[in-house]
Amino acid sequence: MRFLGLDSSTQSLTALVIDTDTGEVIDRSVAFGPRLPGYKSPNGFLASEDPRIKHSDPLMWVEALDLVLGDLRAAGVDLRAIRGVSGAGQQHGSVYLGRTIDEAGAWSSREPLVDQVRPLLSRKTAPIWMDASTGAECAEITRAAGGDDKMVAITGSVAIERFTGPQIRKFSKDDPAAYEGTAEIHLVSSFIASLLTGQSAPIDFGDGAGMNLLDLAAGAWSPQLLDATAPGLKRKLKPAVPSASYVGTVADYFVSRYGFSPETPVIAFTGDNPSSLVGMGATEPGTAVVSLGTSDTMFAAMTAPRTDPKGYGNVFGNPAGGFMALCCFSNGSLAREEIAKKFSLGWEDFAAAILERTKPGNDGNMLLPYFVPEISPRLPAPAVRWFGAPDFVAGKNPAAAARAVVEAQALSMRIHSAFIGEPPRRILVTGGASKNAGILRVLADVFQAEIVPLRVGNSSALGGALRAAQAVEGRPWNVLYTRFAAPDLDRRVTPDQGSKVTYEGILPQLQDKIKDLLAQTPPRR
Ligand code: XUL
Repeated sequence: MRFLGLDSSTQSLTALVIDTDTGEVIDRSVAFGPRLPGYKSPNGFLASEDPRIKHSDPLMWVEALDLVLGDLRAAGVDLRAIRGVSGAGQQHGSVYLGRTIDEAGAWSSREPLVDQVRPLLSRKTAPIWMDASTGAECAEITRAAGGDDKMVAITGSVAIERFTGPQIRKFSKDDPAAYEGTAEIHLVSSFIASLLTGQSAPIDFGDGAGMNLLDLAAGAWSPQLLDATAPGLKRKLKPAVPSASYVGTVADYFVSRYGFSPETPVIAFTGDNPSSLVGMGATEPGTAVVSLGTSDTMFAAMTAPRTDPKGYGNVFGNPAGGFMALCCFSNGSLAREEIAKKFSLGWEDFAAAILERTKPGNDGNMLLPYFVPEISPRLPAPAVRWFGAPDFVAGKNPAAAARAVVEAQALSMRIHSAFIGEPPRRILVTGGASKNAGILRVLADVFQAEIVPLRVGNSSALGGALRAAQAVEGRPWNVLYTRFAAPDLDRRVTPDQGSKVTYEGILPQLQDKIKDLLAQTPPRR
């Protein structure tokens, strides 16, 4: 049987079809920047004078949905054969509607969807996960809840700028009338599911845990946090549901435009990271995953929620049951791309610089690569610092710069993910940058772990297709994983034991430099 997974991420929307009988996979992606230039969002978000503010136009995602389904059809995929759909969205981003999708009635197939969604928006833009402008709101919510410990105990995370609760609070303070006129608030995941079904789709536990609103133990919105966040918020959110919930069928709009069968079931959408946990076949505790995308994330399944005493790590729902720990770094691809651009390095040069022209430890050259505000460690403004040899500091050593950005990212990942538990012996990698052998080499050496890429590139979209397959067909996860989440053993990278002492030496140095940087950073509350 065939299943469709969608992934609405920061820079693109991907649709991926699997065939559980033949093992076939086909996917298409619409990159927002080049395909939808009218939205003036080359990297998926709108320009803003304040570097802490990062919003996107939700209508761009609506148009992209039409485009990507059109692309699948053009590629010869018969969407009539799809037996179930699920998917994922970038986490934390929120969409505000003046009328609920249920109230809006069925989509008309005569008008483009974007023209039907435009009048429903009560807020023109959607704050996304890169937004860091809600420091004051985090402090207010924390105070009302009774402190950081209380926040962590209820939601699995301290109040965090990018999380949806603080974002909702900021909107309710900045524009009380528009907030008051909001009938329904969606995450990106539940918004795309709602478009697809033409019904108000609920938020699932996986993505809902990234809002600072979900009581993890109860699996329901916390009344205390709803009150602490914004007036009347309970009415604007449907109850959260388990990730495997059926949320509707594909709307007639998509049936008539793209040839889906009527009654094609849609399973709740989730966050891109929980979805990747499935797409990587890592829903059982014991395997760590590193996703190298616009943001870099490191995550792993957990049976019981283990929280980060320093407040950087988060706990989300595991779509297969239980929980997952996650650490997020906003300077992922964006930082690597800045270095590649500055030194005119193609990705091949970038890999060669690491593999052939530099060595572990980078001869003492080190970089703090915070080109955009960072989540882990928490830095509200960009901060880029160069340390080491004069030519490196003067920006005249491209090879060392390539290694420096990747070493700093990997070491920082090791420092900030330590709370997850035992150091991983094996790390599965996914995301665009996981194709780069240089980056995999550094990860293997810094973590002293075997690095294993998977064959399928987009694990979040794959996770959507697998979740649909599991819910509809009931095949066990491990059968689906064997078929679709097979490791690419030819590209496996094993650690160089000799680099172990080098990195043990550098780790505290980087830690000190981060500490110094944080000491120069104003506290957020
Ligand atoms: C996770 C996070 C990011 C986004 C990226 O907490 O903020 O990984 O999900 O899409």
